[in-house]
Amino acid sequence: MHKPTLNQAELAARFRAELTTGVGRSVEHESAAKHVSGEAVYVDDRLEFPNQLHVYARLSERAHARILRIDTTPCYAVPGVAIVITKDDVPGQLDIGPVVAGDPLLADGKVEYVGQVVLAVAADSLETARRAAMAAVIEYEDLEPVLEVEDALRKRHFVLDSHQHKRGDSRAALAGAPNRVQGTLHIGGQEHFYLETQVSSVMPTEDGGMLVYTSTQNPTEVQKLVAEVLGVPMHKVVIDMRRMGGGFGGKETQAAGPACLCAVIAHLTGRPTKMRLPRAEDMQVTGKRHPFYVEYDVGFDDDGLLQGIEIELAGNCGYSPDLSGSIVDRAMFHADNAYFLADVTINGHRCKTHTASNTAYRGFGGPQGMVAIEEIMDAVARHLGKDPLAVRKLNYYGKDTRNVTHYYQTVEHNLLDEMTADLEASSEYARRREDIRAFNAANPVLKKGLALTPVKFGISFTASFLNQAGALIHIYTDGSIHLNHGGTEMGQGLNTKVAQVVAEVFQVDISRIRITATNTDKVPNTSPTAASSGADLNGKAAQNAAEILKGRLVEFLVREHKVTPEDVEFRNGQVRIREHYQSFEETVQQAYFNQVSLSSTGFYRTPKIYYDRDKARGRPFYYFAFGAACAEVLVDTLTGEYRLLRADILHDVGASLNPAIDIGQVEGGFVQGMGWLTTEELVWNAKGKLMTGGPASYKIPAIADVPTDLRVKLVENRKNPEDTVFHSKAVGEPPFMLGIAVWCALKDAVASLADYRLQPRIDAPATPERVLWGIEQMKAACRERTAEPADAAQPA
Ligand code: MTE
Ligand code: QUE
Ligand code: MOS
Repeated sequence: MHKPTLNQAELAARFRAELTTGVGRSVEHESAAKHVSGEAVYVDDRLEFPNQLHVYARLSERAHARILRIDTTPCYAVPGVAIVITKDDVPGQLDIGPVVAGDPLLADGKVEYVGQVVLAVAADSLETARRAAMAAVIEYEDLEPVLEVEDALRKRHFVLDSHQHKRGDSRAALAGAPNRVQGTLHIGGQEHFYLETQVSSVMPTEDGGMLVYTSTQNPTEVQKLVAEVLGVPMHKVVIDMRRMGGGFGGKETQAAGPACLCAVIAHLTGRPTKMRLPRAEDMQVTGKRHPFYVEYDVGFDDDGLLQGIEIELAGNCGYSPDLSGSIVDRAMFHADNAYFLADVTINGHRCKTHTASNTAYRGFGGPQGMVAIEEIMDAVARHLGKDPLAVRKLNYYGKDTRNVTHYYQTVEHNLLDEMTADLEASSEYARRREDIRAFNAANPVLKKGLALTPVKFGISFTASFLNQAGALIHIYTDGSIHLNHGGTEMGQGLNTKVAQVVAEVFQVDISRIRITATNTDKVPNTSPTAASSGADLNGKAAQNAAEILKGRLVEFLVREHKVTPEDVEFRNGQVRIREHYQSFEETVQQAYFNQVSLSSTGFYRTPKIYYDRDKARGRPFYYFAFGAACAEVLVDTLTGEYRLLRADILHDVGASLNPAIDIGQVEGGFVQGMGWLTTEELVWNAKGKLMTGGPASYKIPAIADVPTDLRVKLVENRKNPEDTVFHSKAVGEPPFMLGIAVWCALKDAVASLADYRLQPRIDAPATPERVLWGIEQMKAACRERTAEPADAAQPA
């Protein structure tokens, strides 16, 4: 408060300058420097509590078995062991299923996958806990496991009931169509590979309370589940979550297990307790993206316009429901991607296999539904000998007709026609298509492929009640601002964006605003930070809180200066009251001395959305985010190896809250999507054990897999027509599906071997092996066509 006071002219000059850290600016990520220097504190970096216990879980070695006997006495022979817990030691409820029951915290008489937690040991070091856990004796009686999704589908071995979206009469439309193609496809799962594995650190507090530091996208749910396993009310449990080292959906439900194990042990021992899963254990215990098996039957005219379509989507849910109800729903909601499906029936199945319980992963089932329809677009194009892009554009949703989805939501403000035209031009699609045909004709071994694919992604939780958020703002007497909201920071820049929103409302520099850990005793009853809705929901809630406070300040100034609200203006750290200027902090101090409350909550709920699941009709999504990607690949037909040469991306984020962060999300999402569909292959052995249990055998994209020529642009001058936070659009998940272009480009390169007349069967991920098999299919088909193989004209 001893800053030099500025005179009116100086204050007025500042007032006229622009705020540089509000919305729409590329403000740097709030933790950027700390991420780089290593100073950012994650749960495992916290100073350890004195007397802290470390937990190691003993995992099931069987995919499906009855537990005959557990003997934990050998564990206690290891010095340093404090306690060993099995399901009988849980004081409250055993099940931690997020939506419906099915996930026992510790195995309950049987095991249902290799990696299920059977018992947990707490000791004074992790190594001691591990040795003791391995000393326990567990006797099993094996039961028959179901390991394949197709097998589960045939047996109708489901975790939840199947569901249908239907419009018109697909049977009749298929029967009447001049062309018809049927096919099947396997789509692989995906390991989240967040850099920070699942971790919780728990401190028992007064009156049987628990303070839980945990890496979760869903603090409120961890709070609820910790309370339930302890058998105490939620008000005894506080969750504190500063940041995650990545979540990607993997910490939406599955962070709860370690938190609950720690809480039970802390409750029983009275000691602070920490559990961090080593990478190999994290990969065995936790669920992944759902693999899907797809069957389709499509009828179309001679131009490739779809007339009737039936799609069966069978999600491999693993052993329990987790979020699979909503995930398979989202796959069904996105089985149209950008296309009008005319007469359509889509069935979604939630197959139960004896593997880890698959869970949320960027896109939440949407990517799998979209891969299915993009495979169908390619199949239609190959059948007719047309360029797949022409078939895609022909089937795009219309502006005034053919614009209603199979769940009866009208697609409004569709940008895909103009975005596709833009990208087609800027990527020089037509010229490169010709160049590639010439290259392929001239090169017998190396083949290039090109694909341009669209993305339309529905924004909102389809479980409508989740579309709500809260915030809490305190202004202190020095004019500094403390901000909390219900969302969680996982690297996506949510805290930065929400702070920009508050900076914009108060017209103060972002350095004045501090966001601290997401905490259940500051903002209660929060939804998971998921469905890309973090900034949409929490940004609006924070805006609401800030506007309430600003309203109080204006009201006070109006009273004090006997002016009207129109006479008061906040700008760039200053406040103008008619011709008088004063700083924001001075205003705050005056308000405080005049007994004005400087703290407020804020709240937001998404308008307009509703959905009747029984009728499968409604408006589940507030709006759609759009994108398009054009990928060019080079394939070695002798080995199946390939490279992505170039990618052009155009993505729609409405009026960007932060272009630098949004471009980062687009690049990261694209590369993660490409990894899913190319090199990231999960392999289980015949007994249901995951064999790709670490980075040595599971290949996520590295920097060398990112094309040297990567051109990312955000759509300009297209603010969200809906009343979202400063007319921005969600960006977290939609760019993930841009990676589909790479998979389609690989199929395009392979299809060139049969003169683009045959669709190679290349399941996802298109690993080099699968690409090679696709090449062999094309070569065999050409040989069968005898005398005139497609590449006979080429030099041998
Ligand atoms: N970006 C980073 N860096 N780390 C993450 O874990 N998760 C993605 C996406 N982008 C993720 C990310 C997923 S799955 C979602 S749903 C959104 O971020 C969640 O954040 P938002 O809603 O604030 O965009
Ligand atoms: C997208 C999502 C989620 C979703 C629906 C979406 C999601 C999520 C849930 C969900 C559904 C029912 C519940 C619940 C959560 O639905 O992440 O607790 O009871 O958790 O379209 O990302
Ligand atoms: Mo993202 S899969 O909705 O956490």
